Formats: sequence, C-alpha cells, structure tokens
Amino acid sequence: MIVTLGRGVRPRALHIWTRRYSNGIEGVTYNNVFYPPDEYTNIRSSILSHLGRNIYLQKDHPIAIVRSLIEKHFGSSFVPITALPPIVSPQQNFDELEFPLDHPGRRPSDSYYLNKDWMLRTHTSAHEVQVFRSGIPKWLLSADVYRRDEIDRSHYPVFHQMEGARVVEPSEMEDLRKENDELAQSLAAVNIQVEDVSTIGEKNPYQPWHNPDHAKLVNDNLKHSLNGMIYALFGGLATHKGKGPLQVRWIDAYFPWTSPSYEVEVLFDGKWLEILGCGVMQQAALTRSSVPKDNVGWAFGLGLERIAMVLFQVPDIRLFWSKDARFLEQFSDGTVTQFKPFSKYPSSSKDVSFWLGEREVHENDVYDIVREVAGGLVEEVKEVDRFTHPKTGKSSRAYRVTYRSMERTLTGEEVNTLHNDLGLKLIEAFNVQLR
Ligand code: FA5
Ligand code: MG
Repeated sequence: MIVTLGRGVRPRALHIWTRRYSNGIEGVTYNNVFYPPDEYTNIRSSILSHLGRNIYLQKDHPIAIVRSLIEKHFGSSFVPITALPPIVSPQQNFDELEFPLDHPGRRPSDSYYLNKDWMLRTHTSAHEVQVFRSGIPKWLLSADVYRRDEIDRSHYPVFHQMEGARVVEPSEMEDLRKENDELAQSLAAVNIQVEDVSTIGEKNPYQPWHNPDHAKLVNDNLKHSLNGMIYALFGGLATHKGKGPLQVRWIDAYFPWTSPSYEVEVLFDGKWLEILGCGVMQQAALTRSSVPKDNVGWAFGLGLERIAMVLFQVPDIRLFWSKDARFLEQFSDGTVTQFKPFSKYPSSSKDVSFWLGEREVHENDVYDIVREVAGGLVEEVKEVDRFTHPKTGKSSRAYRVTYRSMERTLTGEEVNTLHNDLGLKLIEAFNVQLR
C-alpha cells in the first residue's frame, strides 16, 4: 500500500500537507492512483493512516476473531470475501443501492470524499451489486468502513462491517422450506427468546413483483439464519451469566435497497443494542447485478466492533487500534475471553469555545480537527454550548474535549500542547475567533 500526499507518486510523510485547499489537502495517491482534490475533498491524514491497517484480518485480533466466528457459523457454503480496497465511487456506495439524491448520507458532512467521484465506503453494502454480479449465491464480505461521526467510547471514524447475502433460485425454494423448518426447530430447542415487533405492511411491504410464497420463504430464512448466528455469538454469554434466555428483538427499518427491512437488537446489560440491519433485496438492485428476475435474495450488514465490545468486554472502541502488547496479547484466534483492563489512566477534560466567522461549521468538521490533532488520545468530545449574541448576531460554540491515553498517563504539559494546537487548528481551518 502506498499513501502519498501531493502530486507525485513518491511516498511522503503523512503529516506533510500543503495549504492549497481549505482543509489543506493537495490530493491523495493510493495504490498508485492519484485522486485530484476538488470542492468535495474532506479526507484527512488522520483517517488515511487507517487505510491498509486491516485489523479485521490480523491474527489473534478481537475484530478478526468475531469475523471468523461468524464465517465458521455460516459454514463453507458462504464464500468469505475480504481485502477489497476502501475507495469506492458514490455510484457504488449510493446509486446502485437506490439511495435518493437527497439522502443525508451523501453529504460531505457525513462521509469522507477524496473528490466528488471517489469516497471511502460508508458501509459494506457498497460492494453488493459487484459481488452479486460475480454470480456467487452465498457470501460474507468483511471490510473497514468510514463515517464522519461524533467522538465517544463507542464511535470511531473507522469501523468494520460484515455483509452477508444469499440469492435463491425458484428451483431451490422447496429445499429452502425444509431448511427453514430445520432452523426453526433447532432455535426452538435453545435458550433464545425472539421478540418480533416488525409488521409487514404498507410501510414495510413485500415487493409486489415477487412470488409471495418465495418472498416469504426468503424472508423467513433471513430471520432464522440471523437468529441462529446471534445465538451462536451471544448464547454462551447469556447462559454463562445465568440471566435467562438471550433476548433478541426484530424491528421495522428502512433501507433503500431492501424491502421488507429490519434492524435486529440484542438485550445486553439491560439495554437494547443494535447489531445489524437487513432485508429482502430490492429486485432492482439484483437486476442491476444481472441476477435473473425470478430469484429472490436477502442481505444483512453488521458492525463487528459492536459485537466485539460486548463479547470481549472492551470498554473503548479505540482499543481495537492499539498496538500495545498488553492489549493484543490477551486474545487468541477461535476463543472469546474477557478483556482485563491493564490500567485506567487518568483523563483530562478541557473546553474550547469560539465565535464563528462568516462560515457555518458542521460539528463533524470540528470532530475531524480534534482527531487530526489528538488522534487516539481523545476519548470524547461533547458540545457544551451554542449561543447567538442577541445584539451582534454572532454565534459561538463550546466543546468539552476529554483526553485520555489507553496506554499511559498523559502529562499536563502534553495535554496543554494538544489543546493549544487544537485552538490554532480551529482558527486556521474555520477562521474562528477563540473566546
Ligand atoms: C448499514 O450500514 C446497512 N448497510 C446495513 C444493511 C445491509 C441493511 C444490507 C440492509 C441490507 P447501519 O448504518 O444501520 O446500516 O449500520 C449497520 C450496523 O453497523 C449497525 O447495526 C451497527 O452494528 C454498525 N454500526 C453503524 N454505525 C456504527 C458506528 N458508528 N460505530 C460502530 N458500529 C456501527
Ligand atoms: Mg442502523
């Protein structure tokens, strides 16, 4: 992998940026391809440095362990797919999946763009059409995904998803009926309680062009397959803790490329945790992949970090990126063990407040600057105040930044330097005035 900044293909240090564009980016070269910047460019070196880390493929890494557990559960008939490059077109990430043009996910405030034609995938669904087109009927695709989001212990701009999908031909429907009966029987025999509050109907319909019997068989297969997977992952935990059955909940959802669509939640420590989104593939998306029109398919996308944090009891999502042996040496392939915190180092919270200039500033722009300055040393950023002066009409914002290293105690001086640097970067990027 080569990540270079600037016009040449010559690799340069990631911290070298020229100030040609508002965010200081001259352009990115990745795998020998140069992506010229334009008004969409909002990618930063703190994000680019994650490309190619591939922690979901790393031996004995918790994210890779969860991936393998799921692949093992689905068995060898589901083809595992990995290592697809993270740079995709907005066509792949959105258009091929029927996203409307005004969908908020398309905004540069929510997604990372290299330029208007290329972006970092925001979900593994970006590869659905291409994989279906290859003709593989059952597959599991894992990858790193990128989203501009808030900063706290469960949100990091890079995380991992696994996409699973299956397409069924009309001639296979009778076998699917038998398979569904068997899956239902084995689920009835284990300690799982599935609450299904989803309702097929006007808001979440079967597709009118489907054979209703086939659509229902595929829909049932989706539900049984995912309940089985969830039990395989979490069932041991619930039983182990003697807390009664594992509780799973299915609720209606909306995704532009599936109908019906669902989200699945698991009750964990008294809270419902969203694990995945899924549904019956919209036929338009399958047709785009050259899948014959009487085939019916399902797809799901789950968050590997969400599952790993629960299974391994990892309290902060940043730990997955740690290169510290005290973290990495605790895990080994094929087994789920509880993370033993090596220490909780002290945190330090500091406020930064500023008057906005001419420009509106999106909170995700602020979070990206914090990541740029503090990297893995920031635990949380909270907006603590938004104010508009009644006379001058000037607006101000205040954020509380919590710094903490997962690996050592930060000195007061270090934190002050980071925080001063943050102030300077905010001024530079948004032309704001510190209060
Ligand atoms: C999607 O990304 C859809 N592509 C899922 C899908 C696939 C639907 C196929 C239908 C068919 P969503 O944005 O809800 O949906 O994310 C899916 C899962 O990724 C979530 O349930 C969660 O487990 C995980 N996830 C989402 N955002 C984050 C985040 N910021 N940090 C960690 N995990 C996340
Ligand atoms: Mg969701």
